[in-house]
Amino acid sequence: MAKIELVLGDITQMDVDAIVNAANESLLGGGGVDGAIHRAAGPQLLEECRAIGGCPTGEARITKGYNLNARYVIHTVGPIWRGGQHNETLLLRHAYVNSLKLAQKHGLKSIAFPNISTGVYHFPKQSAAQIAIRAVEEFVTKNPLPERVVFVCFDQENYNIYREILG
Ligand code: AR6
Repeated sequence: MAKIELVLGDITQMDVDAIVNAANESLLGGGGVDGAIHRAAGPQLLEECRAIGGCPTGEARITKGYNLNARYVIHTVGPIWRGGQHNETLLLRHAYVNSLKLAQKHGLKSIAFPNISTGVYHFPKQSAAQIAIRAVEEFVTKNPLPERVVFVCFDQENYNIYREILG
């Protein structure tokens, strides 16, 4: 079964087969982790994203990593928190699971996730962490790939929440 790791830091610096981007449905970039990934990967990433033509919430798309250490970027779109009665939990779970499925389909051994939807999309951090960890643990129990999954927390609050749950 895969090794699940926790890191406090910048996902653009990760040495993994794929880093996951918390994108928006346009896939045309933005702020937060999306902006950081596009800056680090270089302009060719936006070109490839433009050709994809968008991604619905809960789904995922793969591109090359260009100037990143990671060979690939898996772009997924988490839900915008609208109070919790708009399918947010299921959509966040789908964002993680569909990213993992795409990694598996491409034979990728290692993948790093940011804390999807917990920035400008305002998903409550504690429940987002529970959903993320549960989705990943269930997936890796049933599938041989990926072998290594890293949760990369950028803020201390998320890091502490993940550390608590992962033990
Ligand atoms: N490495 C790892 N995590 C990061 C980094 C980084 N370099 N920078 C920020 N984070 P957000 P969302 C964390 O807002 O809530 C974009 O504009 C951050 O601390 O990036 O899914 C997109 O284009 C937070 O915990 O994404 C969309 O429009 C987490 O990444 C929208 O934001 C997610 O915060 C998506 O919103």
